[in-house]
Amino acid sequence: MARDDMPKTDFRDAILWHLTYTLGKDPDHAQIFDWRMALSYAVRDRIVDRWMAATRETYRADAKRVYYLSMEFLIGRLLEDNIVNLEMQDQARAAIESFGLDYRAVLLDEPDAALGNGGLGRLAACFMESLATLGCPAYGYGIRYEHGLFRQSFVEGRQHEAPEDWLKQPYAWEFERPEAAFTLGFGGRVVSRDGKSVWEPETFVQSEAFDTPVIGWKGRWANTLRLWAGRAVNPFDLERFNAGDFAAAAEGEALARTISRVLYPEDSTEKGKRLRLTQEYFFTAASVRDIVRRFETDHKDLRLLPQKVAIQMNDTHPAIAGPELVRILHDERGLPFEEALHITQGCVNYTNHTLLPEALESWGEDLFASLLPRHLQLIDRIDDAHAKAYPARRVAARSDGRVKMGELSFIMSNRVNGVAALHTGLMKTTVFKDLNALHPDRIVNETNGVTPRRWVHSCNPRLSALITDTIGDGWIGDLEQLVGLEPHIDNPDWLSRFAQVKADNKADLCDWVAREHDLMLNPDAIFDVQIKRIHEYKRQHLNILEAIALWQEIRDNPGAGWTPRVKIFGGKAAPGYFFAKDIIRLINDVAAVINADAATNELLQVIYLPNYNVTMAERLIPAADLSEQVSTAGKEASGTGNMKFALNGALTIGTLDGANVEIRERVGADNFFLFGMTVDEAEARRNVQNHAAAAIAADPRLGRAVAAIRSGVFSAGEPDRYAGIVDNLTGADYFLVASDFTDYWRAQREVDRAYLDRNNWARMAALNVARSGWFSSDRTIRGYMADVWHAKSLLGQE
Ligand code: 4GP
Ligand code: PLP
Repeated sequence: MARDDMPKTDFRDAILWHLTYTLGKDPDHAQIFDWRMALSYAVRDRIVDRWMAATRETYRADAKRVYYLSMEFLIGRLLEDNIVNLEMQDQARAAIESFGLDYRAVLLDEPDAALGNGGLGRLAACFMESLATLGCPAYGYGIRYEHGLFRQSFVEGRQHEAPEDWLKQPYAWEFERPEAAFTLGFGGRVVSRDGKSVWEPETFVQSEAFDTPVIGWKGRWANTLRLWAGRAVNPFDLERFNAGDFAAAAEGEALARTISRVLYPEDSTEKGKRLRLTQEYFFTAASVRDIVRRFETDHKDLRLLPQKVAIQMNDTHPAIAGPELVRILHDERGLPFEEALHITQGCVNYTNHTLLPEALESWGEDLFASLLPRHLQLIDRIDDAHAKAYPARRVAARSDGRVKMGELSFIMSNRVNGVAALHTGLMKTTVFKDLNALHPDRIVNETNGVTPRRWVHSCNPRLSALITDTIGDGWIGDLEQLVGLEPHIDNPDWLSRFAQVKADNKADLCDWVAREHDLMLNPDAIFDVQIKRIHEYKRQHLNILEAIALWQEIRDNPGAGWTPRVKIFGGKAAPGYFFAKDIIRLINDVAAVINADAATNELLQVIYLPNYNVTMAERLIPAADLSEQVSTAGKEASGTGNMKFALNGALTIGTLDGANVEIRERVGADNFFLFGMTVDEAEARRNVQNHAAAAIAADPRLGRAVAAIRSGVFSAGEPDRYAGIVDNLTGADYFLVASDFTDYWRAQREVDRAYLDRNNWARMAALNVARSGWFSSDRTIRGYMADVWHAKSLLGQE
């Protein structure tokens, strides 16, 4: 084959062509990396034409575009997703196998792009896929972090963090756009010139764009994910270099690159760092400029912006988008302030993802003024305009010496949404009570969803094949068709096929755990899985306490007919969140003791899998029997992991929190293990004096489990190791672990009993699958398109 023979049709030749001419490798010497890149480029070629056609169509139709601004996109691996959405699985597998390679190994060679911390970032990735699937013209905007979320390992049970390095190798999916760069200013001062305020920034940084196409299901539409990287305006100071000061010569470049160097590894906590605010302004300002630029290629009248542009702020991280757009319209384009504000409010919307007070971003005025002096002035004017329009009660973005990004986002937005019904209700009665009273129609609910392409069809091929065999493949693009499974559930042959899918997935997981972690799991046990960020509100410590109590009871009474369990944990803690890190260590310590106990080994095993990420979620969720969704009521805004488990036939043990409420409503109370206090009960319980001590005194099992931790059973020679956890559990216990324990234990024993009737368990699991179709992110995005963005699909039949 010669270079001019770029194959248009034969996929196998296309891979060889890229191997030779893009990677410069002789097939005889190619490594798995080379093959994976060649395959990726061959797949990418098949995306590009559709991508360009979609972009052309958007311009032609002069359609409203949606801009999803998010500090995080937790993408994971893309190769399989793209192959699946192009329906090229058979072709790709055959081609790769024809070269004598293992297809799965090639797919797994791709690094897991972890440009996000958890739920919020993964939701953004699911939304990008659904936007493309639905043919909604949309752009994702974020930061191209050089280092994504840290890699976690355990050293003597403790979390160890190592830098993540996904860009060490070239990234197959992105296109660098050196021409799409903006120069952004920071700091400096505001001067008055000809009666106008003019911002004179002190330092400047360039934002360089990298575009990744996002292809929808069946390849019918593709959108762009545009990630910004920091670059110096003057990358190199030749004078200083010639003077021999080599390091200083590259200082500007180093500083600019710092902006997009690392993802903040925090999850739901405030990051009070100057760099964080710099990152937020950097990507938001670049995106807003790009949005205005694109609008102005076809339009002159800026008053049309709200008809053509919907900006979605994924949490408050891009909250500066409001003042920045006002600044561009007013300071740079000369529109009157009131008009600039009005136009901006017609474009901008805000999603809230958490009510935890420590996660609501606010910045000290001094810091804010030193980075964004003009924006601070504009925020004052925005506050004044708001106070004038709504004199009933003053609620301001700037108050008490701080700039509050939640209030700012709310005031600047056309729509504000929560991510599950319960959460949206709580937004109205708690953090946004006053603003909601002034703007009663602004808050809407858009319950989260997950993309069924990645989270069923590709991660669970056995289940996907069974569903397709039963009801055809329409469900992949229209998940509510899963209800069509219900009539089959009472057919014993079908149900045993369904149960076999789970058994096979569990066997695969056992093989992997044996290989990678040297532990033989009991495949007949309940696979009880809790995978998510480690946080007190998510209550991994409730789960491990139950494991301890169970172990103690089994030892007392080994012949009592226990149902075997494997408890699987996964998740990272923010590096500075010491309590969460103690929980990690405790789980590892408990696992070591329990797994070493020959007397209980067949009945109980505990394993904590290091470095939980998207790839691991794809491996674990299909193999789970039981999904742990045990947050303190009122604290988990929605959850999306909970949806993935239900869709893959795991039963939930959970509280009435976040989207658990809606999952239970849909799958039916009989097919869900409910426990724990409601939001109101939890609130009331916190007001009971010594509630934790009282709960422990009332439940000897709990008392004994806590005593075992306290006396050093899991930290031999160091009884104080978990003093922090024990003090918390027996003292303040804000998250009510002790008070919910007894009911949790009860529900867990109900799980044990239910699992003994394996047919009925399979039936309940199948009902979860059949009734979870509503949790597709396609449904969520349709909701945003209708209620928030007023955007239309450009695909014919939509
Ligand atoms: C998360 C929420 O904690 C979770 O309940 C929700 O499902 C998810 O957002 C998506 O809406 N929040 C974060 C965060 O990840 O960093 O605040
Ligand atoms: N992190 C990863 C890697 C995920 O895949 C998910 C969801 O599946 C989450 C975090 C969010 O999990 P949860 O909703 O349980 O907090």
